[in-house]
Amino acid sequence: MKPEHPDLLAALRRSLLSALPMDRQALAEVRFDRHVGALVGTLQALYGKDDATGFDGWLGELLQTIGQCLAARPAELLALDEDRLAHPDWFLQSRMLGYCAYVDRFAGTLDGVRQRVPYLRELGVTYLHLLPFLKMQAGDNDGGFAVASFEAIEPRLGTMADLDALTAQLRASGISLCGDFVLNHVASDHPWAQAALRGEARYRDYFHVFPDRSLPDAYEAQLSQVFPEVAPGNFTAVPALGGWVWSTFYPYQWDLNYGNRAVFADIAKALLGLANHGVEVFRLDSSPFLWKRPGTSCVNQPEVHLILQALRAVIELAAPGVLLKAEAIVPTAELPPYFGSGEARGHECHLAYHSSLMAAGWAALAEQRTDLLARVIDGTPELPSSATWLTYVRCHDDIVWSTLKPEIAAGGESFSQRLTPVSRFLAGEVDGSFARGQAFQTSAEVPVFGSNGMTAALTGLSTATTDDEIVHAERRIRLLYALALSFGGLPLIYMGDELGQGNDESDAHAALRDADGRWLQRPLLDTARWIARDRPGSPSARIHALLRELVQVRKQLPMLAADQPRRRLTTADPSLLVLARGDAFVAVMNFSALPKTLPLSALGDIDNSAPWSDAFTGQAATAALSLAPWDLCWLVRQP
Ligand code: OTU
Repeated sequence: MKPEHPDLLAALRRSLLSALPMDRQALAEVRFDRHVGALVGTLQALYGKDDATGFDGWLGELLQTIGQCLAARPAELLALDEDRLAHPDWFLQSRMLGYCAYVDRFAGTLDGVRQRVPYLRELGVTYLHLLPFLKMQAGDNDGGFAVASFEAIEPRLGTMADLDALTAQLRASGISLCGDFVLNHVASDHPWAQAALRGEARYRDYFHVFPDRSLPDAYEAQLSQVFPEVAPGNFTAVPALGGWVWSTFYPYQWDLNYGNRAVFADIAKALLGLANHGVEVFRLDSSPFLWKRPGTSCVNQPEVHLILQALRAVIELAAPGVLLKAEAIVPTAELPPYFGSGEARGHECHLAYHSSLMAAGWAALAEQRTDLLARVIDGTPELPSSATWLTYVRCHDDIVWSTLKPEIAAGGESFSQRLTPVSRFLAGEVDGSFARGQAFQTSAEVPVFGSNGMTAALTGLSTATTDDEIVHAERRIRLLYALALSFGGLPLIYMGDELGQGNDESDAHAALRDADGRWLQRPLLDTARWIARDRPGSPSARIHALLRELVQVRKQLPMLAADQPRRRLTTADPSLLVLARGDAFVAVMNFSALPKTLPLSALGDIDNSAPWSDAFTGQAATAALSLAPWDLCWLVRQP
């Protein structure tokens, strides 16, 4: 905000305060002074060029809307905001544990999720990501990622009152709710799209509509495709619109036009509305795609970051306890801007998925070789304070391989030569493979793209029959989760993994899977396994116990907090991975089917003067570590 605009500044302050009761004005003034610069600066750069008509008036309306949302923020959430501001590292601590599930798959309805809160607590969960639960397109809706209303819950899943009740209960249980905020596109039956279809010019301008193929063809030449098989192309012919609409994903998911400031204002209002219902973390779906620029791939454009920084400023004004999480499935080197760069460092998203770490973990398991993982870890940048990675093993989507392109190129190899065997291994197409997943969006021309499957299927647990096979599969699961839990970030368990649940093979969902292979990893919670989790010796009890142990031990180790230093130690063995956290923690991970011995003295340049002990057993470490196939070891010592 330039000091030469004191009149505008004063007017904006009045707009914000006009909506607020007396007892919230002082608070609003402090926040205004701190964040109006970022808000106006980013919006000016996006929408204020060439003295855009009515820009100042529009800004005033936006500030008024923000003021109204702050006025409407429930007192309990206002208190939460203050608490979070006082402890900005709250989500970095090693006690944090995420869990991700579809509402219907996990518990039927939002009310059903409330019944399962004790289960989440027993697991140690402090952060619950429920996949889309807002009103979704009727019929096909990409698992709810085609949003028909930002103000209503999907009727099958409950009501806004149910969401309020759920968030209140979660808060009382120390669990933060994360919700998807699908801001790149809306469903073709969302009111904005419907108004555009009726010919309302104001709403036609909410989308990218082209009268003929000339511009779409020019754009297509530079664009990649997210779903080359199931939803080819990035534009959809819509006769009622008299042309082609931009649809990066499914034809019924219409990309919003962020060149139009009205879109930004409506999206900001929708975000604050949901925050006031107690959503504490927003997963900003498909963040890289928000801005289109001719002649480019239309991902990661600089304006994407202005939009996200402006949303962050909106949050800081009206709901500063809330976190923003970038869902940007791009190479690691492209992620730092999502945390804010330059002057905006630390003023964009608080969290971002570490997708290459996840993908490289699976490659290491398939190849019994950790070089890609090592390159990913070495290339993982330092983050601003009060920001961290979301670390995970599986999610509702495929394992996207393209994020590893830079690490593979750095080794002088071809992407497809290196990863096609990995993709085929995970699909169980290679002799000796233990995995039972499926390749996603691959063809003769595209031999490697994504891989589907639940953790238990990809690690061989689902098909293991002998004791040895079972033990090895369990160790592989433990290995990947241990990596996510020790790396330094906010780790996430994907529903079913904690019970060793396999792929969805139900007849009821066969049509979904045929249409989109990602449904392989979206099964209904297996209630038999769920009940048996407490029955000693049952398959789910073993997995459940080993994951709980990892989680519980992690919670006791402050050096595993996200903001503690991380360093990879080199080893001569290509199938081992050694990760140090500070001076008092070392993880040794064996990505090999063979047992390994490693003298402590071989642990790179680590200081071995004080004695190490095993974090799980408490026993003193011997001079040489012995690791069974696929096993791992966490060494700790008194700092
Ligand atoms: C996200 O996906 C969601 O996670 C998917 O479930 C949705 O289908 C999609 O958006 C559309 O809403 O955009 O930047 O398999 O990782 O589509 C990455 C590819 C995304 C997904 C990709 C991802």
